Amino acid sequence: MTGRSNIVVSATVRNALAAGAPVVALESTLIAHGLPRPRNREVAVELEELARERGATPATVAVIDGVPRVGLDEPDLHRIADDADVVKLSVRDLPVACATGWTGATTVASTALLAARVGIRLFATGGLGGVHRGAGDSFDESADLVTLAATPITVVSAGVKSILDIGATLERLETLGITVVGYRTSTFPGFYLPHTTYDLDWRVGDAGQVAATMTAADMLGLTSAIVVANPLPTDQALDPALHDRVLADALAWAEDRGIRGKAVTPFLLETFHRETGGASLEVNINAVRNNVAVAADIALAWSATDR
Ligand code: PSU
Ligand code: MN
Repeated sequence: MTGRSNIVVSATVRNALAAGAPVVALESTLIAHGLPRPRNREVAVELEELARERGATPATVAVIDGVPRVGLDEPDLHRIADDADVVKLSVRDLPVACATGWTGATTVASTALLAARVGIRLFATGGLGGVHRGAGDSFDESADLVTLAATPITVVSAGVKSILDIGATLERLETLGITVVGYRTSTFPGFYLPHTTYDLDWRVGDAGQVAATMTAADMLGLTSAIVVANPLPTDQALDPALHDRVLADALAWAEDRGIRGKAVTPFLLETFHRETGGASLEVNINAVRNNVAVAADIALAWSATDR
């Protein structure tokens, strides 16, 4: 350990953090590998704008030419969205990307890690990575889970997508000691659908209750994440019949083509967007928007907390 940090924080984010003002981290894999071009670029810009309108400073995270950055300027944000050679970087990829000068998008795991390192406490994403279907054989479980177990950050998501094994993911969240609360819901949301059949132990009614939970976690000395599960409003959900049909096809094609490793999640998401004729894309974007709004509200409540 040298005690030095190679993470570069933008001036805007640095000033906000120094002032104790609300800051929300945003991931870039969802932009580069979760949404199709060119819509992804509009979304990247829009999400930042939404956080600002809501009173929080956005901090999109990525690695640019080997430099881990928290808070991107507009050319870098566009580059992440536009360039086909932007790689997907989870935590284990970060040191190599930094050492070799690569440009890459950060997943939930690597975004959470970099944001927490510089003192950011709120993070908005779409869906978390989790345990894939058939993981009993493939061992395919996202590094998002183990990283969140050791990273003190509050992540707002719309649950996990049904491309994953939702029950197994919830079991792993429990084992790993990751606090999970439903935001005005008592069931775990299913990303494209507001509800799953899985009940949650804890429900919170507003942003202030999440901030109070964060304070309590800190006072207990916990260093694990808090997952805030924020369901999509019912009128924004994907048609369940379309959802079920496309899911079955996407999973079968991934299997047939032998898709493995970090290519699995982008393959399933791309297939979903294509096969629903773009309907899942709009639902996906709405889910992320909702999560940014709730994360900003929590960041405001957290910033007002006496701590
Ligand atoms: N789930 C989604 N949309 C996404 C992702 C997951 O619904 O865009 C992205 C996130 O960046 C997440 C990553 O951290 O995929 C997980 O990838 P993997 O399963 O390879 O760990
Ligand atoms: Mn995986």
